[in-house]
Amino acid sequence: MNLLFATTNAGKMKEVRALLASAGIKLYYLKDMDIAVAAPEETGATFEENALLKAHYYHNFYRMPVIADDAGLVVPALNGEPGVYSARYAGVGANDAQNNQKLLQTIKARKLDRPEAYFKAVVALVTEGEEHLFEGTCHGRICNEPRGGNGFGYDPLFELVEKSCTFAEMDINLKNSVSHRGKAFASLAGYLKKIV
Ligand code: ITT
Repeated sequence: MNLLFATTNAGKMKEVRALLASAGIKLYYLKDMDIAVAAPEETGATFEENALLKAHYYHNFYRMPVIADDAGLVVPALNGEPGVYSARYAGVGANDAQNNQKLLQTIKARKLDRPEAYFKAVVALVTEGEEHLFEGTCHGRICNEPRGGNGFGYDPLFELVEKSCTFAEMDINLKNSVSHRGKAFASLAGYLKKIV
């Protein structure tokens, strides 16, 4: 089965290549496609809506089975911020360092200490006439300063308490074995194995 993973995020691509290695599918990325199309605006109010919106958008354009994920960091003590705005928390076009800095500043301004947080990932699979959702979460804390050089996004600030290290201090296989995206894609892989 040919499957297009509709993402522009190189960090996600690397993780998902490892996660779906044994699922018996040929995985394509947006960069593999001959014709490029502008990314859709992620206007959904939830991860589910955004994942479906992205997957349908690219499926309508390329007419092949598509998966898209929407993921983000949720800090309940900040009323769920950055949530669906994770990629643009410090403004449209913000980079990872700017988003991390904004998160640390917001936490400091609210006088919080290592608040609890979780990552959530929702993967949408859209094929001709069908759509399916798979999700995963991972709970931890936001640490006081960034640690580690691996991963992407908020990884240097997200500490998995039971392992006493941040996602950015883990290698990709360890992160995938415990992460929100790892869990969501494991469910997808289980489903794909049944249908291909
Ligand atoms: P695509 O839409 O092209 O897939 P994106 O980076 O815009 O790429 P999202 O809309 O899903 O992806 O935004 C997710 C943001 O949440 C991402 O940019 C990171 O800042 C953060 N994020 C998601 N998963 C993460 C992870 O595993 N580790 C660290 N940060 C993560």
